[in-house]
Amino acid sequence: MKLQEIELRRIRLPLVAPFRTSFGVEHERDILLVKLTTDVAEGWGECVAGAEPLYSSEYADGAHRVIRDHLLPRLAGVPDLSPARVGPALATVEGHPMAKAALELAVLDAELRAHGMPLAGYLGAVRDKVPAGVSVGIAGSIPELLEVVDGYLADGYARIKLKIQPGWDVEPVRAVRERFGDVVLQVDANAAYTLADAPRLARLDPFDLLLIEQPLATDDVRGHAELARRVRTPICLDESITSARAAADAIAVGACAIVNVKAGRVGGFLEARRVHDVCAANGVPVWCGGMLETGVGRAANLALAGLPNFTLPGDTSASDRYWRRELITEPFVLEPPGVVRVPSGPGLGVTVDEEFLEAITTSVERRRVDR
Ligand code: NPQ
Ligand code: MG
Repeated sequence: MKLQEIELRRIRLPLVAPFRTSFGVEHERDILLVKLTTDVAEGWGECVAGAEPLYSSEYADGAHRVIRDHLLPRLAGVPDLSPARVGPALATVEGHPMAKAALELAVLDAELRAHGMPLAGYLGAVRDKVPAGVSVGIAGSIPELLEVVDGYLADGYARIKLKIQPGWDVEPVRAVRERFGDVVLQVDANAAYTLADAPRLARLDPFDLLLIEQPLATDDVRGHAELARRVRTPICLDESITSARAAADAIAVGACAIVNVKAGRVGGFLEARRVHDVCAANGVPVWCGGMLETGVGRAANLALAGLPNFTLPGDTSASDRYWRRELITEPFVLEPPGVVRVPSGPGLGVTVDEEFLEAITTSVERRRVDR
């Protein structure tokens, strides 16, 4: 495959409702999309970096710049481009996993569209539907939270994840348990606690949570191992798992019993598959994380979530969890019993509505690749 052109497009999409986490509140997303033109097909990628470096150090402007100025020149130098060659070609650039993942996804999409093969099958998916969970932001009050959760349960979601932070943890969890009984429930702290909070986090134990996600700092792997000895609820890591090696290490030291897999966080879908494989080999279940993706990133996540060791419901919500009626691809919908379909068409299996894209575009940059 020969790379001919790259389009770096920034879009602005308002969220259906503000989404509050321990690191801030989002009202809209500023998203970088990548479109590659090759000699065989076009391919789309979505960069999951936020507008600000809050979830991780990457952010949309930085990803845009690093792709244009540092990654693209290296990709353009690959003689016979294929998905497997992307990671190695970009490896001399330190960090920037979300930028790299966006490029790799666009190459995967182009290659697989050209071969008429779905991404799910290419990655090794064994399911055509995956259980869908929903991530619930920090609410203004307990009654507000209960109303929001009630709505998602009425929609049919298979599991609820509550965002927590110091001052918003035991009480919201207790309230949801008391009101909704034995719903599948888990929490995500986005690194908002320290080991000194272990007694507080242990107070979540009576509520039979599936897991507590990333309670401590990204680089505090040993702290998570110690916390795991002090709480009964299984520890799941998100931010700390930056590669398959990091996953192997975290598991080896007892820092997590479950892993959240996000391709953007680990530098691409091929590395995400290696995270899946390492976890499977260690008997550690995984689930697919989410980064408030449009249909492009959502399609790719669903393909990944079809792999065999994705045994827990993911943050693979329906499109209407985040977006209003206008979408850049066909919608992903929640079906009974709380599942979303894995796309089955070639590549990502979605069609990008380029006319709608134009309407929400804030900037476009195109580079011809000549070699
Ligand atoms: C998580 N996602 O699992 C992330 C956090 C997150 C669905 O909870 C803009 C960009 C906003 C990235 C909000 C979910 C975001 C974001 C939340 C990531 O930790
Ligand atoms: Mg998380």
